[in-house]
Amino acid sequence: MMRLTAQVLVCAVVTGYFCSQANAFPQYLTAFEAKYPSSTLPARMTASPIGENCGVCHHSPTKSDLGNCYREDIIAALATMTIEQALDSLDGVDSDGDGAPNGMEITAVRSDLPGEVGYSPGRVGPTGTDPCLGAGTPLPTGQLETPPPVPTVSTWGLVVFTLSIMVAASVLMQVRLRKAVAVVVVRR
Ligand SMILES: [Ca+2]
Repeated sequence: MMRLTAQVLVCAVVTGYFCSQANAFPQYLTAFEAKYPSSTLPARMTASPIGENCGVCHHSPTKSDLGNCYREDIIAALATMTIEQALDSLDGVDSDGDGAPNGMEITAVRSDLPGEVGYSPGRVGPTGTDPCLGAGTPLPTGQLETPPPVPTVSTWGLVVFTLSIMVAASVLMQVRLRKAVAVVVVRR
């Protein structure tokens, strides 16, 4: 009887732990939405095959599984700080390793999805899979979750552009100088 009571007590404690964790998740999502008010990522997760805004961090439908890369970083940060501080500290971090910092991904305007703002900071690629795969059967979003690379001007491109400007300025100055000399000659 005592053994059964102990088992029930352990289950209650464990269940209570996960329940308290689960109850805290809306608070985390609220903090996320407060930090990134322009992002439509939570709503897009609900509209995606994932089917709920918890998909910003979790692998639906099981919330107790390991989460995506972003969630794993948040959990690590929460060991020493509040959720608001954790979100701030991770803003410049590239949790999913796709080359784009979390804050940039979350607030990037989608050219492929008119009206939408934000890629997933915890998923990558054209189907939105999670490189930090946890347990369970995590659903891909079925949408691009890595921002297109930002076009950059190469060093040689910058050199050619600068030289072109210098040559154009030099030619313009020579033309003006010749006109000025011609005016002086005519006046004499
Ligand atoms: Ca991503």
